Amino acid sequence: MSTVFHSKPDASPELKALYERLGQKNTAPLWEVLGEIVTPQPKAGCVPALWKYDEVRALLMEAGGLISAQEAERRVLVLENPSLRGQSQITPTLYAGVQLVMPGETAPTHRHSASALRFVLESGEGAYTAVDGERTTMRAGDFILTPSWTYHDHGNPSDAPAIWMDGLDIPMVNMFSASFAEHHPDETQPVTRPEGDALNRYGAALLPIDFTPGRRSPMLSYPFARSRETLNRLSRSGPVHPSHGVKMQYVNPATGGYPMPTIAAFLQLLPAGFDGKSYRSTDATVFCVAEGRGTSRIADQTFAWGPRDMFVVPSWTPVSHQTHSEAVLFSFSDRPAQKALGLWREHS
Ligand code: 1HN
Repeated sequence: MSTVFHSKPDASPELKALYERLGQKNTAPLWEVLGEIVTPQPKAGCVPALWKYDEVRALLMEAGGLISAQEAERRVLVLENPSLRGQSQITPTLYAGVQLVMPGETAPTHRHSASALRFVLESGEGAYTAVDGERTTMRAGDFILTPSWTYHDHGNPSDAPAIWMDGLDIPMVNMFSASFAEHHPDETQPVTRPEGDALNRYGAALLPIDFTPGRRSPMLSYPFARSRETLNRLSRSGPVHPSHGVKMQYVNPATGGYPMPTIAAFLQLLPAGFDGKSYRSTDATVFCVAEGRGTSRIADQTFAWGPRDMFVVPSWTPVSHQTHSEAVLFSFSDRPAQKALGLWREHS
């Protein structure tokens, strides 16, 4: 790749001696690193990767037999980008993991600066996540928010394991050294509002007359049944985007903006036999397959996926999707943060 700022010829002995003395004073010559830190195109920052759900699930269930949700605080297998091992990062700005709450278990109430989302993979009827006093039943495909600094806990009174993907902005929060966290005095927070309250109050293209929109969505759950039905109808009426199929973004219904300040989330339908055009954007994106089978070509690699598999597309890396059957993909990225900073770009 061409560089804008060229690497310099080998330093003379005099310069090398100067570098030695610069180092002793905690200084360094910019001209030696300029090409590395100001690149003409984004450095990917991570590599494409795919996690097969069956493999992750088997390991997670094994952990389920060895440590309780309570002991673990959160019983989660972190999806580590292969080029960022040990850093709890799926991309340089995002964390992702797969969480298990076994029948009869609860995970204790806490809150933290990081914003979180859940995408439900498996659930018996009755597993819930509670946010700020309201419990939301988790059903497969639901997109659920845990905004920054909201108390949250999980519970599974059903007779089947509850498993979901977590997405958080932890690397971003830590880049700013702005992380706080604390426990709620109660292991399980008190329920103060009926189930469905947020959906009824904010999810029907109506808002309470005294409501003032804030930084985050007042919705807690975006049920899959509703979003899926919308995609179904839109796929019949078209248009179908050559790269994205029918792709919608989850919004804060009070502003039309992103559901949280740092994380965007999307749901897209790819028709059967879709052969998508290549696309790239600066927001590295984590995908989770809600339905169907297909392949994604990411740079020069092809990844085959099926239901609940997860994969990551690094920043500015070309991606195209192909399907056999009709497929639905959930995805999330740091797009709102990039847009707020005037950095986001795309190319199709
Ligand atoms: C967290 O609070 C949850 O509440 C899941 O379920 C994953 C990863 C890092 C930090 C906090 C949860 C998390 C997390």
